[in-house]
Amino acid sequence: MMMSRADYRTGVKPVWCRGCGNFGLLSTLTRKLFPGLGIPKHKALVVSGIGCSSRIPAYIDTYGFNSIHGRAVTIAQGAKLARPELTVVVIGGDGDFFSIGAGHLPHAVRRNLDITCIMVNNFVYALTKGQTSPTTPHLKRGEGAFLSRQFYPPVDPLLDMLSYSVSTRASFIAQGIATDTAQLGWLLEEAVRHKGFSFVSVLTPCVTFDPPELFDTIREKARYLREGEVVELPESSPDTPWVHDPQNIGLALRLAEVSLMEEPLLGVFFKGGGGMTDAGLSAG
Ligand SMILES: Cc1ncc(C[n+]2csc(CCOP(=O)(O)OP(=O)(O)O)c2C)c(N)n1
Ligand code: SF4
Repeated sequence: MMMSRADYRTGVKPVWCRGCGNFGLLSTLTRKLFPGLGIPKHKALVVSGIGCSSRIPAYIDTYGFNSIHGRAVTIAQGAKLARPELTVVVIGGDGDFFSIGAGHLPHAVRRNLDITCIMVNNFVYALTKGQTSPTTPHLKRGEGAFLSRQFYPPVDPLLDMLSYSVSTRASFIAQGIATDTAQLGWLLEEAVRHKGFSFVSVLTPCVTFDPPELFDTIREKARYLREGEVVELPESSPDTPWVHDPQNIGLALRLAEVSLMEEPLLGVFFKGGGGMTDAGLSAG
């Protein structure tokens, strides 16, 4: 049976602030990802942690679990092991994934179950009213970073979660932006189709707690990564151009560094070998 976009929304009205980037992700999931892949509602599970972004399961009419801060990845893995036929999507904030839940990530990566993790990176703990998170930028413009933060400057350097994902060898790594739902829908489809652990970072504005210029700068500076196209890096020259190849893990690491220090890159950074398949799971 073909599902329409309306089929995936519950009647629950989102309580997010007007202009919140989470609306872009919600519409990408309900209008593009689930109908695009034709996943029946009873064959999908959305697990979240706790945070503004983690309210999403209430608004999506699949199976859902608004679970525990930092533990969504563990719950999602348990669900996938118990019900391998489900498409399992995990949603959490940058605090959820990379602060309290950071210890679970490398192990989820090595287990490589076929789940898709969406990290909603709004650079802040939003639900609890604007504390700094591991992704809050601390460098000022002119010091090599593309971002600046005027309010509540963090004490610690930020954590480079894309490099971390590459160095732990997550089998699929991508970054999108909540304001480009067309590209984000495509990236999420690729992530779900990929057999194995997928990690997608979604740059998302928090209009209430981010400094206003933060997301403007991100949008202005963002560049798209496309497979087979030349990537503009200092090392890349007309004679020896660097062509984007998502199978090249060394290049993925370099691109993660560029995305952090120079300009945000949007696209598939890395696509490696498949993980445990549904057949593999049930055979045990
Ligand atoms: C075990 C535990 N510790 C702390 C909290 C308080 N808490 C709730 S949400 C949150 C952080 C939210 O930030 P993030 O994960 O980035 O999500 P966002 O709200 O920005 O979408 C914290 C610290 C909690 N609910 N549970
Ligand atoms: S506080 Fe920020 S993340 Fe939370 S709903 Fe408002 S804009 Fe969205």
